[in-house]
Amino acid sequence: MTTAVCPGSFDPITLGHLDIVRRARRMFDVVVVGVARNASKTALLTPAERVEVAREALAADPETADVRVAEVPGLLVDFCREVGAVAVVKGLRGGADFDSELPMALMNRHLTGLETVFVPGDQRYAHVASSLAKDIARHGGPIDDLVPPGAAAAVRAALAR
Ligand code: COD
Repeated sequence: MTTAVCPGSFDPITLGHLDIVRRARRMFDVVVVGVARNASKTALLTPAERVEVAREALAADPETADVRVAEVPGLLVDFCREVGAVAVVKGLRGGADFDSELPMALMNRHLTGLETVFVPGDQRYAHVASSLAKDIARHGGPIDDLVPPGAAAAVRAALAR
């Protein structure tokens, strides 16, 4: 049984993220979605909200219903060791994603030998990003075709508090 981790901020999880988790689940026996902290981003949703929203969205799809979601409390490499993951799976929308992901992949390999598998995402979601969805919602725009229903509701609730 080979295990992979799909890590991210997931603030909130989007249709683009869900596409990558689905592709990861087709390649690995066990997939764990790791809700982690990106030190260069300020999150809108709490970690518990991000976990809950991701859990609900993944459970609604038979292809990802058995994917576990957990918070990554510290370093990603430590989390991967704890869950027995042989690799992390990261999605790529284009060259800019690769440029930002490669240093992280090399650092994770430097730290523990953890490998990264890059998966091109579905072109239909190449414009989808959590940050853009939040910005649209902040200005009252529609995000229901960018994120799962629970994520749209969570973002609207968080913006209202
Ligand atoms: N289509 C395809 N892929 C997508 C899409 C889309 N529409 N949207 C996002 N993705 C991919 C991203 O390219 C990324 O690979 C992944 O999905 C997650 O995206 P985000 O934006 O939710 O998450 P990031 O990039 O903020 O995640 C960074 C981490 C939180 C994973 C990183 O900071 C981390 O590992 N933190 C834990 C602490 C740690 O170990 N730090 C040292 C790292 S070397």
